[in-house]
Amino acid sequence: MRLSRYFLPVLKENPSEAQIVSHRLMLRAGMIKQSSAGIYSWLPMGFKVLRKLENIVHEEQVRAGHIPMLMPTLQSADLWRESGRYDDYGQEMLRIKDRHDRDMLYGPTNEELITDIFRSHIGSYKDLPLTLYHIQWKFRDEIRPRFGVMRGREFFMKDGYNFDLTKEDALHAYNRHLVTYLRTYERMGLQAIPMRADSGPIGGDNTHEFLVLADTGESEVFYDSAVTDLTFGDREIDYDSVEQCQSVLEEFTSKYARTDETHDEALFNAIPEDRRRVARGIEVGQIFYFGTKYSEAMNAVVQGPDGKQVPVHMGSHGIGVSRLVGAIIEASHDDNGIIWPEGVTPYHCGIVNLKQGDAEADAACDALYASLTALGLEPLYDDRNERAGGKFATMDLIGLPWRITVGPRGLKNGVVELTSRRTGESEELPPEEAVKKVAEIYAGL
Ligand code: 5CA
Repeated sequence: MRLSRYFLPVLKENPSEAQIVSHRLMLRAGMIKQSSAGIYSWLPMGFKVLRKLENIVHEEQVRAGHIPMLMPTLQSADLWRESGRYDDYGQEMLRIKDRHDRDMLYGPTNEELITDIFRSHIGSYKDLPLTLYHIQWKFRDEIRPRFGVMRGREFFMKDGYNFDLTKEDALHAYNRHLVTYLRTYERMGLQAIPMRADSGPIGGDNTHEFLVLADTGESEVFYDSAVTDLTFGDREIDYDSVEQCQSVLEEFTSKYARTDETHDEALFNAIPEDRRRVARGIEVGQIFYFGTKYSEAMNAVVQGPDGKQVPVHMGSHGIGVSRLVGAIIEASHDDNGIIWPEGVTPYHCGIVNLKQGDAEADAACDALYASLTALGLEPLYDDRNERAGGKFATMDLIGLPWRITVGPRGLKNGVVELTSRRTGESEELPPEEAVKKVAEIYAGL
């Protein structure tokens, strides 16, 4: 992409309404624009990151055998009356009437809708296990929408639902989701710690939230610092293996880590004092096992091997995809702007032309652009007639992890400059070497 042809409305001034750094930087970097309280348009740069996150979520779900689909944003109230949640959900649910005076709602989550789909089509244990998911906009009429996309009213969420014959099978699905989530967040350059939590309006006793530690997080968390040493890494896992998924769950959840809702002072005090941590975190996902809560209420039954009809065991599993954009920025920025992890960056590499209009510099930039593109990478080329300082400030603000700077002086010596956004370190090298290096960095991501 050439910046001269793009739509990147960066702001020079700090927007006064933004209280936290991710909100401020998303507005300043031209990623989002508020349309009304807690509702945002995703401008091209923001939309690109959102799509990257969505793709990672899809890849990791499909890897585990979960099946993508798409349910509507608007739902009929009737299903929610069946489960009893139409009244329970309260004012967070946006209720609408259609022209026939029928009660509709903008879905805050999809347990009822998916259970209805399941019961309409599945009647035998032979079709289990089954995990379906979608990534779709949700609406919750939050009393205090704030912090930009962190607590929006309309937000983008992955929600998955498992259907199993027995509790044991459903717990395997729970563990499998935990593994997929660990992989997902790590690919986004984040450490998200599973913590025992409260199930709220979704229900059930078995639930973990995934928290990214950040001072601006809305949740208070208590944990043993040893949990922060754990990483999933690139280990291979067989998602069908009950033992393997169970052992990952044990490894990642046996140390004390809880949100304030379930915090237990006595257990916490049993941790060696130098490892006790009280901090704040951003909830970027939550997994639930709630047994037969919805299947019983909505008569989602299957015929078991013994011929008897039994309600299916279910769980639901959510990732806050749009919130993650903010969470990544909270975890990765400096005074000059965003620092995207390579796995989620909107463009792989910036190209800064220090002397636009200089025939040699222009030709060198065009050649770099073509070489990077030919390797399947997406460069963002600042080809505007701006001063170098302004171009660097924009690149730093939008946070591409790598930048190639091209100027007449370097070209005389046959070199360009490759700079890391994270460390600020630069090296001079021939253009083709710079391209090779950038390609190596992204190989396998
Ligand atoms: N049905 C379950 C699992 S699919 C569910 O709705 N879980 S949830 O309520 O925990 O939401 C899943 C994730 O969506 C949360 O972990 C959080 O990351 C994100 N989320 C929830 N509310 C908001 C909001 N108002 N703005 C942005 N993200 C949100």
